[in-house]
Amino acid sequence: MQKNKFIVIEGLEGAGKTNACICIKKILNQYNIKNIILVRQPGSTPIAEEIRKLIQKKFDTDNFIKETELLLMYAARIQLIETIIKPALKNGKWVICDRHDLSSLAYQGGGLGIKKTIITQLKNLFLKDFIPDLTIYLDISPKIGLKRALKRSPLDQIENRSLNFFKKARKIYLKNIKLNQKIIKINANLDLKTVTKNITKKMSNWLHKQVI
Ligand code: T5A
Repeated sequence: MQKNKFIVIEGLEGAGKTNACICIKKILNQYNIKNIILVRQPGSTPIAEEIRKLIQKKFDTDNFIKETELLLMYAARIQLIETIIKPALKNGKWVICDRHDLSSLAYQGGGLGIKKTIITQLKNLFLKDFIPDLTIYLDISPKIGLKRALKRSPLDQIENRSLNFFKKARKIYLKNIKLNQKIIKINANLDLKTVTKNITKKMSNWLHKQVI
């Protein structure tokens, strides 16, 4: 029997997080785990979805300052954690979450240049010791990822940032996965079939180790 877990998927735009979330849900089902919810950050509650829309909007006469953007990400995150994720975990559900606080470190920290100490303070203040049981990081070259994202739909205000923004964000992701043993890295530059196969393999290995 496996205790329910909090699983996070991370990666740059177009890395294939949506596909990975579905793939992980299928694997859990194969292990007879059916009590699962899928959520995304920012979003998945009415308030957090409004924050998501606000963050992705392009304004004609105003731009987000980086601190505003960071605080909005955290506002949406806390809203989701406190109203959906924690109650779900308490009720024995597995939670698969598209993005979490590592996105803030990568995008607002790496990309926008907000100091890590500031982001860590927010994390310590609001998330405390609430951490994912597993993070799957889909590593992709920003060029490939943005190409895929552009094929899917027009780019929003974050996706429209320079290639250098995403290069800096990726650097932070890669730095952090070295520091955290609960993160599994997947090469997301490969074709969808191979990526799915690799996620399935690594996820199954991890699940075998979780038996209590
Ligand atoms: N954000 C978020 C921050 O800046 N800070 C934060 O703290 C947080 C939480 C919303 C935005 O908010 C920012 C980051 C984002 O800009 P989001 O919902 O994750 O975050 O939005 P996106 O990253 O824009 O989501 P995407 O849909 O672009 O990325 P996915 O889900 O990784 O990509 P996906 O699965 O939709 O795939 C994109 C396309 O590529 C194809 C898919 O079929 C699809 O068409 N594809 C592949 N094609 C070829 N080979 C593969 N291996 C493929 N995998 C997928």
